[in-house]
Amino acid sequence: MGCGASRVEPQPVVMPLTLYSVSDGPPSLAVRQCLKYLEVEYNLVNVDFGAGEHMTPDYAKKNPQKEIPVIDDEGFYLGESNAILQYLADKYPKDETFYPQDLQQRALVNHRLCFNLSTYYRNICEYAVAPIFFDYPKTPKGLRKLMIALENLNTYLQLTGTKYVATDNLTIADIQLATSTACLEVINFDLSDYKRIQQWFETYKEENPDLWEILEAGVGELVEFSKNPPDLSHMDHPIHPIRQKKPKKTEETAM
Ligand SMILES: N[C@@H](CCC(=O)N[C@@H](CS)C(=O)NCC(=O)O)C(=O)O
Repeated sequence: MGCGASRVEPQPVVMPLTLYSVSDGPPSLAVRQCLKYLEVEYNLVNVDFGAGEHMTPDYAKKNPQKEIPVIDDEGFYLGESNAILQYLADKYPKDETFYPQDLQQRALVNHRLCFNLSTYYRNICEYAVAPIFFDYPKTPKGLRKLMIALENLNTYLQLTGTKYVATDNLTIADIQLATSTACLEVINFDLSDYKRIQQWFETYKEENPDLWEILEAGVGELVEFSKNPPDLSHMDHPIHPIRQKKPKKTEETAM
């Protein structure tokens, strides 16, 4: 080809990643913070939890567990927020610290992710979050479980003596554990008995304002819902006990 013209090779069309998320869902908020940290562009699709959109056959094709979040990376669907964070941090490595390659550091990060899933978020969710939406009682045992989980994290922070939960740098594990910790705001939980957690959580907010902005907004929605619980009485849920609408007081019953 002459005259300085150059052949333009056709570029493969790269579809951006799609995240199916719910704006006040802690696992979704964790994925959004991870994408923000990694500076990855993506399509955000808000799933309507109240309308049960995540329980439709169409959604089940994306995530057979019928849970939010799920990502679609050019037809590769992945649920479970821990797995999503691990995948994204490996696919878009921004630095060597966010999901370290060092065997033992990575093992600690993975341990903290497992601890969050099995114990920390689970107990916080059962006591603070699930009762906002469904008819779950807040029991003394639930509170004990929550406090044991907090003691565990406090001890882990003490044992490593690190600024963040696994190393001296922010890792994907901090994103999950900070997201769970933020949910305690729903019950106005005083963290002053857990000094290490308090200190680490403050560091998280201060050093990662972009991430905190996402988390604060999502948890703010939860706080609002806790004051004014949504009416999900229309929902036919396979597991959660649905809170029935309080019958309106008629003149007769009001007397
Ligand atoms: N272990 C999953 C949990 C996801 C999850 O439970 N998400 C909630 C929304 S915050 C959900 O979709 N629940 C389904 C339901 O309650 O019907 C993860 O980390 O991604």
